[in-house]
Amino acid sequence: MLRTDTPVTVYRKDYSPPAFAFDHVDLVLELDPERTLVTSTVRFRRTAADAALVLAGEDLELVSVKLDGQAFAATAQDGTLTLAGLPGEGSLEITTACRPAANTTLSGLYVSNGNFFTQCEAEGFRRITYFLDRPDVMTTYRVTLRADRAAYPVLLSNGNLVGRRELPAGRHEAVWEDPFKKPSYLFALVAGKLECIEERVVSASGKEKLLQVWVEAQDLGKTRHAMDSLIHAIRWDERRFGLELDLDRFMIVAVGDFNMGAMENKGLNIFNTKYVLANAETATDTDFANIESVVGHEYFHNWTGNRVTCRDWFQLSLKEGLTVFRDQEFSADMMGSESGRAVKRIEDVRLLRQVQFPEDAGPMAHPVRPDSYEEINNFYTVTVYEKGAEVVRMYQTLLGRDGFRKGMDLYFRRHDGQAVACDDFRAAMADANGRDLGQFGLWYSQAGTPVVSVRSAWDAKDGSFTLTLSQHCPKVGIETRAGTPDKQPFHIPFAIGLIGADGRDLPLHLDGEAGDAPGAGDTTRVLDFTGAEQSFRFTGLPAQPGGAAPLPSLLRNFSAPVIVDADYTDAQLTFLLAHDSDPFNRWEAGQRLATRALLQLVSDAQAGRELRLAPELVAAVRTVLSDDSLNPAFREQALLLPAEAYLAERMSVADPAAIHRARQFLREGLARALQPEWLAAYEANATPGPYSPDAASAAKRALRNLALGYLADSGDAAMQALAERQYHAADNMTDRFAALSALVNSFAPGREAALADFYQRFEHDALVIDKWFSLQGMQRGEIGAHAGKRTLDTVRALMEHPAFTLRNPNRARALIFSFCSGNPAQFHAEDGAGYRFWAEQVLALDAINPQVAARLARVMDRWQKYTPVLRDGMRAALEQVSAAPSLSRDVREIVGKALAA
Ligand code: B3K
Ligand code: ZN
Repeated sequence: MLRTDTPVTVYRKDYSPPAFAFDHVDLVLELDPERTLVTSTVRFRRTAADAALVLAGEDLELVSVKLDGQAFAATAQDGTLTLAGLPGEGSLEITTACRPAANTTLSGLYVSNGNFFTQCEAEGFRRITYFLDRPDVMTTYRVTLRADRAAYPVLLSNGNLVGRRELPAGRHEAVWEDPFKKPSYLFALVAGKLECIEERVVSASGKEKLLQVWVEAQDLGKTRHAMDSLIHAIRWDERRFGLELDLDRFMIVAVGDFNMGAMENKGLNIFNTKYVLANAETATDTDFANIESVVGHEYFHNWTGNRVTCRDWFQLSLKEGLTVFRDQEFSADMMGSESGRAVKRIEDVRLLRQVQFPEDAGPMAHPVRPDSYEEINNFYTVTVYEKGAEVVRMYQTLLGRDGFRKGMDLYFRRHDGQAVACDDFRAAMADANGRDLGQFGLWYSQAGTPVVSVRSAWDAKDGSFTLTLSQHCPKVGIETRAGTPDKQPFHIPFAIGLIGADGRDLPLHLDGEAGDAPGAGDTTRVLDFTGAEQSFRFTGLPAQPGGAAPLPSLLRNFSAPVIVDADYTDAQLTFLLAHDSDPFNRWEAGQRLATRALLQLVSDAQAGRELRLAPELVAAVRTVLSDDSLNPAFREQALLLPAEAYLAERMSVADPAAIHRARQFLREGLARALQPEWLAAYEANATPGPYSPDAASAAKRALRNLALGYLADSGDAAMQALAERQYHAADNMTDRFAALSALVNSFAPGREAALADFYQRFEHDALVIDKWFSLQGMQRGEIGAHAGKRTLDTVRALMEHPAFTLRNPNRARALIFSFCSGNPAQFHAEDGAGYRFWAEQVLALDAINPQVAARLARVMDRWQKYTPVLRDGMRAALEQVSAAPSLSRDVREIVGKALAA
């Protein structure tokens, strides 16, 4: 792997088109885990005068280079192979060798459980052969795979199978041709002992398609949901965007060792087993939903990413933001109801706020379209993905669904088969709708989360309501360096409603607009908020009892990725929680109430004041919990307290121990004060009959299991016994795992026995054992009556467990990441033990798999936000990593940026 002491920064402004075009590539791979020989024959054409052809390569042994069949001199050095003096066109044949079994980085060609897999995005293809490994070099591929037939009976690559034959010495061969031009990052191969389920479907235009899901034989029974999700995704893309599957054959393959979720290789998606395998006994409702979403995501890339790809990696959000938006909409539609859609929106926003907002305020803050990077794999971030999806969603909010669809249609008409930039997408949206989206472009170039402050004035005499919005967005991350231009106001689609004293929405007319203007009289209006400060006046509003002002419902459905600073009173929030017609804002009102109460408790805890449960909050929680007219999944979301990480971000100096104490105090208080209500919700939301992961049943289980967690936290032995009964009686993983979590986190007497039982039951199911590790990495410890038990000791002991290994990313994430990022109160121990553990693990992982190590390194991003003692401990740990003799480029960039902040 490439290790370097002098980081090289790549800049977006330095982009220049490639000096050569490739018209076709022929790859022949003699697969052998110890030494695989790769012969690549490229038909090239020079597109710029005099240039040398500089190919990228990493960890390759060069065997030979030939030009038009004759040996040709080339220089291999520092990750490149330079060929000078090439003619205007010709055929270049390069033979190299690589070592798949020794490849622990899981990038390029590697071996997992005896089978071969590839991962080429972003720059893994250069670990297979020397190539113009950049996304704007698109060409057709013909791939010949040769391997031992007994060990590797299945040989797969992109496109269509065009030939198969037996070879001497027990080997065999398969030839695949992909009719579509593609960049190298979409190349894939799979070889090994795998089996599949298959289905044939007929696409919208009447063509038959073969769909396959490939797994190891023992997992065949866990593939149905992935296949169903794929079929649903195909249908959805036809209906919503008129986009059809373009290949005769579409394959999904599951692999246990994988750096991320899945990969959209053309016609041959490779998936982490976590996002394929599911059945009632081993997967939770969340797993089922995640599989649907990731299968959809990778499938949708076939158009947004593969048919139209990125010009350079700075444009990554062109495909990722758009595809996340598409998968979010797909999952929302699959919920089957308006309230289900709202729940999906709430979940997505929760993630954005909990993970992306902090990223956008820390040392790795970057615009959705970054301007520079040291290691591109570090920029597969929540900003590029989730904030990028919010940016795409804003087009739809501004242009309407039909306008958005027109923009998509124009985008494909203009750019099918091309490698393009984010600005091309914006231009298609603008041109298809005759709109000026110039200022909107700032969402791509400026980082940070804008804060919108709101003032309002109500004139009861003339029935007018004036809303004044102002926005500011301080410089963050790299923007704070000298010479960066000042930031400009964003174009914010700001959705708003006004609610009357009777709890109903008022029809809204903007001052001066014609009665038949688009939107006039609607109860939700999307305001084009483009200035630093801007007023909007609504007129003709009816008088309210006692002259009271209507209550504004701000940023409905979270219409832009901003923070709204509004000074609602508790009474107003309670009113919104009860009446807002926008379900997202109902939830939002509850979160604001809970956050306010929690931050008060945190400051009480810090000051040594007695903690007190506010009766108003208990009453508000009771109302939501007992309102059977609400979708149970919505109630579950509304009753989930803001996460500790979210609360930390809301403090000027984060104090994880106080946050944990406050939040746990509130949980236990609500558990005890509302025990009859929790129990009633528990009983009312049983799902008798065989398990089904459908949205309505999953919603009930979600509320029921949330109630169980609260009940167990009340400390009441009878309630813990209830959890124990559920654990043993469960016929599905959702209920079993929820019960186990309740037992573990409430320190119930049965917890050790249940943990042991769980391990024994699922010993042979890696994904379930990951859950077992993860639960223990995140378990509470050292609090109140249970003082003395440190989770870190448990984590260290678990690292000695025979089932633990750092080499499998899922396992490392299950234990180590769960502890370092999912257990703030334990990780941030005052003596710095958590930080020293982090440093050790980052270094250990870096020697195996730099991409995974760099993800773990990100845990320290917000080190400056913590109390002085913690801050010092974190800096020391960062310095320890930074001083290590050999670091990957991946980890060096993360640690370097954290320390420079
Ligand atoms: N495009 C891949 C991610 C590749 C990550 C490379 N470090 C999966 C996805 O977003 O669909
Ligand atoms: Zn993606």
